[in-house]
Amino acid sequence: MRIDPPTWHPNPSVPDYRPPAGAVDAHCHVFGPGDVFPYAPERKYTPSDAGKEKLFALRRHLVFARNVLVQASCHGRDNAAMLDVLAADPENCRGIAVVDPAITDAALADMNGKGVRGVRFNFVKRLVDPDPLDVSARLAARIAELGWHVIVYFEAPDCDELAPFLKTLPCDVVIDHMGRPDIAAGVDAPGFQAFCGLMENEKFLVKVGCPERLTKAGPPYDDVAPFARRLVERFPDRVLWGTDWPHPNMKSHQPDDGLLVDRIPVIAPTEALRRKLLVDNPVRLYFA
Ligand code: 0GY
Repeated sequence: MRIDPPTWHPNPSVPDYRPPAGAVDAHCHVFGPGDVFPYAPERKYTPSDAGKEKLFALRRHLVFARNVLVQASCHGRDNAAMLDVLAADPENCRGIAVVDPAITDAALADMNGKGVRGVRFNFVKRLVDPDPLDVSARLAARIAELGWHVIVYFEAPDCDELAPFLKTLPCDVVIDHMGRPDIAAGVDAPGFQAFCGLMENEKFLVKVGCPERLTKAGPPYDDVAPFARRLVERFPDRVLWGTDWPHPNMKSHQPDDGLLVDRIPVIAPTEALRRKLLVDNPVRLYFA
């Protein structure tokens, strides 16, 4: 088994930008440690371990207050590592699980008590074998009863095909990484315009982080900023931001999380927008 080298920066810079009190990193993960929380047999990559102590150290370093832990594909449907983070700081951590559609109501209720607030549907085929849509729709109906939402991860070319399904889900739908737009095509290209059209539907929220994964130009990600800024300015009450630490599966470079934080004022140019992005929106969704 080949273990990927660390995908996170060993020594992130101290950001110049200081977020407002109570800021939420609304998209991050943990990896293992694998000897305590084994990686899933069906995983498509094997990361270096990046456990909760490192995550909490980064949170302090970036002067954030809270985290939303998204179940990473390398842990499959075993949410133990993610739940272990929630247990370590239940006031300031919430989670998004990936579950077997046959999960019992009791198991969902148990996760709710532990701070889980949604399930992730991952449609990125290089990472997972997605469940059939009707199976996912039935699961969405069940988790909606708990007041949970769905997080979806897909590639831009799959957006049109998935949109009708996503619109029928009976809960909020949070879209990861701006729907992975084609950055080279520019913000006014039909693909991103269609994505913005989908966002007019108020059931959708969108995460505007992750420039390191989308960029063609590399740091400081000037090519990605116009996409995030467009979404922040047009849908200020339905945007979320996260570091994406420890940057699963990144191959091009180890992103400097301090730089990622310093890009926030570029994509959210006013104090009011930054407050919505980092505090009001994630608190409403996860901590109210
Ligand atoms: C991300 C992106 C990726 C991976 C995962 O769960 C995951 O493995 O989310 C990716 O490879 O694009 O959001 O962290």
